[in-house]
Amino acid sequence: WGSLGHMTTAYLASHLVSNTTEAFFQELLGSTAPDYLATIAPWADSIRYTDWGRFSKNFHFIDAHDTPPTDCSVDYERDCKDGGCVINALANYTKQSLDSELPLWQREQAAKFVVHFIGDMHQPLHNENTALGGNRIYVHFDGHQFNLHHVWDSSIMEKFLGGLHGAPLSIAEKWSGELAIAITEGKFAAEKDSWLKDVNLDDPISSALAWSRETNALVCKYVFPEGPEAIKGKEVGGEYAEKAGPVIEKQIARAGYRMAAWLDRIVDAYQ
Ligand code: DCM
Ligand code: DCM
Ligand code: DCM
Ligand code: ZN
Ligand code: ZN
Repeated sequence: WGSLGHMTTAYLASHLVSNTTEAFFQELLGSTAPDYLATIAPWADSIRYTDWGRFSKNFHFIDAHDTPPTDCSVDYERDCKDGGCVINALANYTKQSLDSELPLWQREQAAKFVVHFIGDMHQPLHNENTALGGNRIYVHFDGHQFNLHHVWDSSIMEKFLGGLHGAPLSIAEKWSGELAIAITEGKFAAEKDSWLKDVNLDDPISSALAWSRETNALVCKYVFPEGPEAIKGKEVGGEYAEKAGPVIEKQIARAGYRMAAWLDRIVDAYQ
């Protein structure tokens, strides 16, 4: 996701975590502000193109070598690169974040990666190898040319929200508030429990793999419903974006809800 997506998932999680979890991460991240999670959520993207941060560039995604739209699948052995992928990166940094033997700076950095990667893992094209997660497919969005990855990271979301009016952080705050209500008493209330069925801190790989498979299935249904060739050069700001908007909304909601549960469990396990 772009910054807006990451900040919204993190803001949503901050509405939903326990008081103990809030205090724990406010202390670790050195901020008692309401946006203590949202402000650090995009950080991992800001370092991936730097010399020291280069090691983390493959941690944002997993390249599922499937064949959409007829087959969507994620296989950990097949798809997680030697240099790592979002599945084992999340597992790794989760372990670090709750290891009290590690120095504070390392646990803080691990927490920032955890918040970011739970978000990215819910973007369909972060769970797909085709055209480098859509980066090499060019489309038009309301007349402007973008690659399809960017369209799913940012463009559809921005249009779904009626355009960007204001600073991203305040848009994220407002949207996350609406999603929190949708989850607690609105359109997502009935299904929210099912979102946590794969949350198991004792087996982070399996948890992350389940989320990845769920998200990857959306590639066949909504990203490439007629295959990757068919979408090249097309205008996707219309009907395509109207179908994708609610899908992205739900993915942001799932990511924030799962992030809250994951952070609660990290605090429980911390010793
Ligand atoms: N990005 C960044 N620094 C760069 C290039 C890109 O921070 N030099 C960010 C802006 C995009 C994001 O990376 O919103 C895309 O990353 P991802 O698709 O992993 O969310
Ligand atoms: N795993 C899985 N499906 C696969 C391969 C692995 O669910 N096709 C999971 C099961 C273990 C973990 O990955 O929890 C083992 O991962 P590693 O290969 O990193 O030891
Ligand atoms: N990306 C992806 N899958 C790939 C390669 C890249 O999901 N196989 C994502 C990571 C970045 C965005 O696409 O958010 C742009 O990547 P890069 O700047 O590495 O081209
Ligand atoms: Zn992306
Ligand atoms: Zn990212």
